[in-house]
Amino acid sequence: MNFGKIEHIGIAVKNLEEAKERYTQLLGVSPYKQEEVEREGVITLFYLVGETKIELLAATRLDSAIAKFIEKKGEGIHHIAYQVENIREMIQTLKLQGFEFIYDEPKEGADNKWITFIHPKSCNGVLTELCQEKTS
Ligand code: CMX
Repeated sequence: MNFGKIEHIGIAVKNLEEAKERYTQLLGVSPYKQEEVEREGVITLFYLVGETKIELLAATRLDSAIAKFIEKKGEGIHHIAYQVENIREMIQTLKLQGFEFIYDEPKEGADNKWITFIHPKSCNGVLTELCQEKTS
């Protein structure tokens, strides 16, 4: 069981409106969705680029992962998300191989997905998301 495509790349930004203008110019398309994920303390904007999405992420709270990331590292690529068909099976498989998950039980993420994350220290400094499309 392998990963499917790279589903999206998450980019941490300070100011969502300014980043929206910039990325709309850069990509030549408007975002297809804006969504707040209250639990994560983020507001997101999604662009479709070919088969992959670009997710702009801005913090809505000081304790949000995005606020902490920007404070420490500045704006930039925050995570890479891979599409999987069966997220629970993939978590079990990768845990047996020693990958450290941030949460073992998938949570509801933005854009109609079940998500979880592998800690960056398990993936050479890259925060890695697994996501499965919700069917209902
Ligand atoms: N990419 C690479 N490295 C990162 C990182 C990121 N996105 N975020 C933190 N790190 C680094 C930290 O700088 C730290 O580095 P050093 O050890 O060199 O200092 C290291 O990872 C470990 O940090 P930590 O103290 O264990 O944890 P943090 O409090 O920095 O939190 C993390 C890091 C990944 C555990 C936390 O951000 C997390 O749980 N993320 C998952 C949820 C999330 O990111 N939600 C927002 C997106 C939601 C969405 O896409 O909808």
